[in-house]
Amino acid sequence: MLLKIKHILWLICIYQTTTESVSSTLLMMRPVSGLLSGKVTLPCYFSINPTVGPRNRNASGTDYLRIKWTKIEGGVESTVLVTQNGVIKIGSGYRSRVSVQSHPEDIGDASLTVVKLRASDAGTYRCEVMFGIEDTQDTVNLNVEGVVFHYRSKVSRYIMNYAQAVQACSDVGATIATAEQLRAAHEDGFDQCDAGWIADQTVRYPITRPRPGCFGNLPGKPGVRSYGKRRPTETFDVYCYVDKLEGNVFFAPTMRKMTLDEAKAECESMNAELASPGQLHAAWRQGLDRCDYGWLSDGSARHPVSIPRSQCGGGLLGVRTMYRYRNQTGFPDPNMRLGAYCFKGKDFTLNS
Ligand SMILES: *[C@@H]1O[C@H](CO)[C@@H](O)[C@H](O)[C@H]1NC(C)=O
Ligand SMILES: CC(=O)N[C@H]1CO[C@H](CO)[C@@H](O)[C@@H]1O
Repeated sequence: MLLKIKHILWLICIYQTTTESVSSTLLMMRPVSGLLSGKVTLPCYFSINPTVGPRNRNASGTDYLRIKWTKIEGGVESTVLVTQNGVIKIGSGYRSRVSVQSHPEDIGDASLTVVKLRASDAGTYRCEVMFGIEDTQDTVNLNVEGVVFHYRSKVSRYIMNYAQAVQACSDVGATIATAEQLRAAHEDGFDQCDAGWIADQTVRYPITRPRPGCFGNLPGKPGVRSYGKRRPTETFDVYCYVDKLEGNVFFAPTMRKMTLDEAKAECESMNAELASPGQLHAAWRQGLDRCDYGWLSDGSARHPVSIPRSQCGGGLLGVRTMYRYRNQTGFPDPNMRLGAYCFKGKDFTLNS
C-alpha cells in the first residue's frame, strides 16, 4: 500500500515538472463503492476558470469541451463514454447505464453516473477532460459489493412457500433478492437451473448457458427465466442477496476433520462463530478461495472457488454446495467429518 502511494506521489511530481505550461491535476486514486444493481457516481472535476493563457475557443465562441471516460483493465483502456461538443458516444456494455451532466462546463463537473451496477463493473476508471486550455485527468477505483445466490432448504427441492423463502434468506444472513439484483448477477454470468422466489413474489432463474431442461420461457436464449407472479402458497427454492461483509470469514486453521458440533466448538474456541451461507458468499465475492468443504451455521457444507481450477469445482467459479443425495437435495449428515468456515465480526472484542 505504502509502495503504491509512493509511486503515485512520484508520478505527480514528474507530471508537474514536465507540464508547466498546462495547468493539470492528477489526483490520487480513491475507491468508490456501489451495490449490485445500484447506482454510483465516479467523481471527476475540472476548472471552469482557467487562470493562464488564452482560452481555446471555437468559431461559435464557446470553449471546446471533450470528456472521455475509459476503464483500464490489464493495461488496456476501453471506452466507457466520450462526449465532445454535445455529441455523446457510449461503449458497448454501458448502453443506457452511464451518463454525465448535461452541461458539465457550467459547473466543472464531469462525474460519471453508472446505474444497474454489475460486479464486473468493478475496476479502475480514468476521466480525461479537455476544456479550453485545461487538460485534466483523474483516476478512480470502483468496488461493487453484493452477491446473489441460490438457496435450497435442507429438506428437499422446491418446498418453500413465499414466507418461508423470505425467512430462509434472513436465517442465512441475507435478504430475498430483487429482480434487479438477479438481472445484474445474470449479466455477470450467474447460471442456475432452479426456480426460486424473488422479492416481488415472482419466480425466476438465471441462465447464461441455454440447455434442454432449463429453457423455461426463453427457448435457446440466455436470460433470466420467469414463471411470473405466483401464489404465495406455491413452493420453490429462493434467490438470496447479501451486500457487504462486516467482518472476516476464514477456514478454521486445524488439520482435524470435524462433525458439525465440533466445527461449531472450534470456531467458538477462536472467539468466532460458524459463518452463515450469506457471509461465505460475501467473502467469496471478496476473493476467498478454498478447495475444502466446511460446515456453516445452517448445517450445510460449502466451499468458495474464486480462482478457476479443474481439480477444484470443475473449473467453475462460485460457492459449491455439498448435497447428501445425487439429486442435489439434503444437507450432509452432521456426523460427517469436514472443515469449518468461521466468522469473526469487525467489532468483536476479545474477552479471554
Ligand atoms: C432425492 O433423492 C432422495 C434419496 O434417493 C429421495 O429420498 C428424494 O425423494 C429425492 N428428492 C427429489 C426432490 O427428487
Ligand atoms: C479550437 C477548437 O477547440 N476547435 C474545436 C471546435 O469544435 C470542433 C468540433 O465541433 C473540434 O473538432 C475542434 O477541435
